[in-house]
Amino acid sequence: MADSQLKLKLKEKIEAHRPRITKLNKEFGEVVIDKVNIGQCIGGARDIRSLVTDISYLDPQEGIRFRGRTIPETFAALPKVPGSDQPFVEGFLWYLMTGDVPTMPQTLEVVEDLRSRADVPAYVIDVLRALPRDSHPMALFSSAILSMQRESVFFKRYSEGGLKKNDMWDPMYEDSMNLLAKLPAIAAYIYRMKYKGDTHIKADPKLDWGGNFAHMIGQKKPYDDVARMYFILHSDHESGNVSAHTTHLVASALSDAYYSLSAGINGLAGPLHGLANQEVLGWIQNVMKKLNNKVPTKEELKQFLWDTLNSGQVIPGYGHAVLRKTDPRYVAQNEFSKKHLPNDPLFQLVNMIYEVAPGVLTEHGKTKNPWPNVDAHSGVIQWYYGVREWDFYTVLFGVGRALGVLTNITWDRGLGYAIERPKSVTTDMLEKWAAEGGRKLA
Ligand code: NMX
Ligand code: MLT
Repeated sequence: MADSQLKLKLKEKIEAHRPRITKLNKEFGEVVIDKVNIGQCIGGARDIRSLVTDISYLDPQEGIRFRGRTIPETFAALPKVPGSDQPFVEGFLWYLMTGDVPTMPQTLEVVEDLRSRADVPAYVIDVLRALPRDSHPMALFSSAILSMQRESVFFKRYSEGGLKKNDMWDPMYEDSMNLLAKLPAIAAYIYRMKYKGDTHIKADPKLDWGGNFAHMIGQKKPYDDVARMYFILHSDHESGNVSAHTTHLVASALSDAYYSLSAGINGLAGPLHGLANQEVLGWIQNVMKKLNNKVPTKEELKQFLWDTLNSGQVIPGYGHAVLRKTDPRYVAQNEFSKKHLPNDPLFQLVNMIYEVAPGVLTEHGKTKNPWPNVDAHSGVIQWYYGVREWDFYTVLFGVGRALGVLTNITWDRGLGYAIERPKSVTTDMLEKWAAEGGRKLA
C-alpha cells in the first residue's frame, strides 16, 4: 500500500530536522544549559531542563502552545468538522506530527486512514471481560492497550533484525496510528460495559474520530464537539509531565508503542496527575451532599476548602508543577461552558471555587501556584452532558493524551534519542556536598 500523505510529510520533516540534532549533539554537546541543586534531586527533578520536544511547549505564565500556537490559535487554524464549531481531531494529529496545519483533503485522508485501522481485535474484548468488573477504568484501559502488544510492527521488525536506527520511526508511526485508531472504541467499550448494562454501539463509518467516540458511548450532539475539544485540549503538555515522560522513558529502551503507552496511562492514573479530574467531581459532589444539594455560599465554600486542607488533602484541580497562572485549558473550557451551559449549577459552583480557592491556597501558603489546572473544569462539562460516571473521566484524558505522547515517541525514534538513564547519588554524597557548599565540578 502506498504511504499516506501524512507519513510522507512526516518523513520529510524528520529528515529535515535530524541534522539539527546531530549538529547540536556533536558540536555543542558540552554547552551548559542548566544546573542542578539538592532540592531538585529530592523534589522530583522540578524545572531541570533535560528533555527535548518540539510538539508542545509550556510557558509558566502563558501556558501551553501546540507546535508554537496557543490554544485559541490552534483551534482557529485547524479544519472544522462540517456543521460543527470544533476541529477534526485527525487534523490536529497531522498538525502535531508535522507542525503544519493540514488542508481539508489532508485531514480527510487521516480520517480515512484511522478508520481503516480501527477494528479492535476480539481478544482485547476478552481481556476486558475477564478482568473484575469493579476494576478501575484506567486499569482496564491500560490492560487493553498492553494486550495488543503482539500486534506491534516495531517489535516484529526489530526482532527480525536489520532495522536501522534512522528507520525506526516508521514502525513506531505504524504502531502509533494503529493504536490511536482503536482507542475511542476501546474506551467506549469500557464505558458501556461498566455503566450502560454491557450494551454496545458499533462505530459509524461515516463519523470522524471524536464524533465516533461520542456515538459509541451513546451520546448525542453536541457531545461530539465536547469530545473533540476535550481530546485536543488534553493531548500534550510538553515532555516532563508523568504520562508523557513515562511514555518517552519506556520507549527510550526501544520498547514499542503498546508497552510505552500502557505505562504512560498508568502514570496518568495517579491522583496528582490525570485522576485529579475525577477527584474534582467527587469533591464538588461531596460539598453538595453535605449541604443537601444546596449551592454553597462563598463562606461555606471557604470552610470546605479549609477542611480539605486541614485534613491533609490537596485541593484537586488546583496547583501545577510548571504553570504559575490559570491554565489556558481551564480558560478554554470555561469559555465553552459560558456559551453552552451558562446556567448549570455545577458550572456556577466551579466559577465560585475559582473566586475563593486561590485566596485560600495563598493564605495556606504552601503551593507555588494557587490557580486552577485543566482538571478543575473538565468533569463539570462531562457531568452536564450526561457522562456522570466520574471514575471514567481519566480515560477521556488518556484517549486525548495518547495523541501527544505517541507523536512524541514517533519523533523520538526519528531523531534517534538515546535510552534515558539519569545518574543517581546517595544521601551520604548529598550530605557531603551540602557540607562543602556544593559538589566540586572538574
Ligand atoms: N492543594 C493543597 N496543597 C497543594 C496543592 C493543592 N492543590 N498544590 C500544591 N500543594 C502543596 C504540595 O502538596 C506541596 O506540599 P508539601 O510541601 O507539604 O509537599 C506544596 O504545596 C508545594 O507544592 P508545589 O511546588 O506548589 O507543587 P508540585 O509541583 O509539587 O505539585 C501538583 C504539583 C499538581 C501535583 C500539586 O499542585 C497538586 O497536588 N495539585 C492537586 C492535584 C491536581 O490537581 N493534579 C492535577 C495536575 C494537572 N494534571 O492534569 O496532571
Ligand atoms: C498535564 O497535562 O500533563 C498536567 O497539566 C501535568 C503537567 O504538565 O505536569
